[in-house]
Amino acid sequence: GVVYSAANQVIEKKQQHGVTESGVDRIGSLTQVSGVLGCQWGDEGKGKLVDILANHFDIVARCQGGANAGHTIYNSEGKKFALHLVPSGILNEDTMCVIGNGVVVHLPGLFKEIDGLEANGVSCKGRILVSDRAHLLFDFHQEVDGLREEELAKSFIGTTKRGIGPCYSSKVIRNGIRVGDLRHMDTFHQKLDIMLSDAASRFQHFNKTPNMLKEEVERYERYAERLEPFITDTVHFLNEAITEKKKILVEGGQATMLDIDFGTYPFVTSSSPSAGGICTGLGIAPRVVGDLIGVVKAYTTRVGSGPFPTEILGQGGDLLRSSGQEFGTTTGRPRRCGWLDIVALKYCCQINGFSSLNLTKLDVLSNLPEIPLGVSYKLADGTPVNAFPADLRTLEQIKVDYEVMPGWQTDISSIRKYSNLPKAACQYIARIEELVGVPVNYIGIGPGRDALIYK
Ligand code: 2SA
Ligand code: GDP
Ligand code: MG
Repeated sequence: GVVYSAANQVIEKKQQHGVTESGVDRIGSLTQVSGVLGCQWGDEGKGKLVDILANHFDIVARCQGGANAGHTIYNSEGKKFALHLVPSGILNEDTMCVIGNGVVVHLPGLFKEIDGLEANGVSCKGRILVSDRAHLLFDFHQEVDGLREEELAKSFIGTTKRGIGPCYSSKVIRNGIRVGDLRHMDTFHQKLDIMLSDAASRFQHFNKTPNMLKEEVERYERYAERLEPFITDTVHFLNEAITEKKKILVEGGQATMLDIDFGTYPFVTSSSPSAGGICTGLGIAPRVVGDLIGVVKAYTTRVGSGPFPTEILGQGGDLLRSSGQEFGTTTGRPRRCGWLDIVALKYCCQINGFSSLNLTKLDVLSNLPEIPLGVSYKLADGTPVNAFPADLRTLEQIKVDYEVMPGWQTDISSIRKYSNLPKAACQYIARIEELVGVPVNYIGIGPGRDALIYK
């Protein structure tokens, strides 16, 4: 059986973890089921917050996406870990990690990640549960992802090529294979054949060789054996945990502006990274979900194609990219950079109903004499735009009105108390709170665990 000990954890341990006293109070008051979700186009620093909060939760669960996610976290010794499928609670030895039904799971990738963690002294044994309802993402899904991008030519999406879209397509068209199917290897061959034939008929260049099916089935027979101890009815597990008053933290991947419904379609991912994805991706009821923390970078970044109203082209963008180290955690791609977009953030807050925000990477803005804040949109002819537009053509011609805030031009990375932040930094935060109507309770001023100010 699974042993829970988070409920017995002592305060000293929490402080050892790098959390200040006010932090312990703040985190301790989070609801039984809480969530951390991205507010922009991903890479806001969700992993870091989840890693910090995880010490106060029994379970950390991923509900959507897959190995397209790249969550960078540091342990107390400052050692860096880049996680893709494994939830960011894994560095806290008392936390159970759940990969929920809404996640698409590439098994070779998952095992590689687990091996890497184990090799670095992180024990994963008995701590990762994979939903029997989660869909399996095969190598061919990744290949098809690449072929689709080639086919789209100039209008390519800029996916991570991790097979996410093709795998969710298989799921929705109903010929997907689920983790639980690994328990019935007798019919696995037939199911995989259907999926591969489908890809071969659809994609001219998809090379389905005669040996492919046989080799893949053999490989999955081995994976099935290795995965067996991880396979769990996570819907039952999580609901039981809720009854037993265990604390569950949901870790979002990607972000609302990449949501299949609410993002800048079609330049989005294929899952629901916003609040709704928590219920569909874990099988827990909306009424049990309490606090949701929106993670928002003090500026904006985006990887891949698609509209980005506050993007800074040229040197200004390069400067932010280099000071913020804005390169993809999964693919290494340079991230496009821009100013904070309040219109998009308000839209995101409406959809998710955040109880608080974590403003991250505020330290990155420290050198700037002035910081523009994108506060409203208008059309080319000057007509104001009140809501974040669905229409791509409208978005592409949008003009942004900026409010220019004074910079603080001093290093803030070693400040640990809100009251010690420069006045201009507090003004920047206060203006964001005022414009979006959600309190900024957490402020990131560096990548490390201790680099978080609790307001
Ligand atoms: P996909 O692969 O089908 O989900 O791509 C569709 C769009 O979603 C974006 N996307 C992401 N955006 C930011 N970060 C992500 N994770 C990695 C990271 C990305 C990386 O942490 O840095 O390493 O490049 C992520 N995953 C998906 C993607 O860029 C497409 O716009
Ligand atoms: P995620 O996908 O939202 O988890 O974010 P990523 O890990 O892809 O990207 C965020 C990057 O910013 C990582 O390299 C983090 O270590 C780093 N980071 C997070 N918070 C802060 C912060 O407050 N300041 C700085 N300088 N870096 C941060
Ligand atoms: Mg990321």
